[in-house]
Amino acid sequence: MAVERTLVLVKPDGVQRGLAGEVISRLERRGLKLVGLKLMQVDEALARRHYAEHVNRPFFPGLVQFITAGPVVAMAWEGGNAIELVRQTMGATDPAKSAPGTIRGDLGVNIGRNLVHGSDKPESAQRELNLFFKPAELLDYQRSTDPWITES
Ligand code: IDP
Ligand code: MG
Repeated sequence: MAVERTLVLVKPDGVQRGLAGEVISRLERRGLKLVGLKLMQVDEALARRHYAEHVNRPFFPGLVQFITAGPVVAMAWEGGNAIELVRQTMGATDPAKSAPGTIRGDLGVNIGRNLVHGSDKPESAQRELNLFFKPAELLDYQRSTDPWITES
């Protein structure tokens, strides 16, 4: 099982609703390891780069407006199969279709206010982590003293 790193954002609706801790807690309990964390305001340039794949979609302007509307919590999570684990823990994009027990399925309101972002594949994770974090902002735990289950 490959050890991966992935970008997770608690979007402005999640921060505003006081659910950042809930998101962090669920990912911690899943067994993933937090290796980067910051509270930040996304500007339009970063929003457009982050969501570049959606530039031609009708919802793109609203998406950029929303993600820049308030602070986000940006995080890097590490673990075996972390990208897929995070996606499963988040649930489907549309909260109306996400399973109960997932973040979006339990807490989400609608597709434009779905609380969280998680990278969808290794290339996206690499690209997105580079957009949000400098290398020095991501921890490199001592493997020899690392007790985490995701190391095995
Ligand atoms: P994901 O966040 O589950 O990876 P994407 O398809 O990458 O979903 O879309 C990025 C974000 O754009 C979604 O999280 C959602 O907030 C928003 N979005 C996606 N599809 C729609 C739509 O049809 N209407 C409005 N917003 C959408
Ligand atoms: Mg996506």
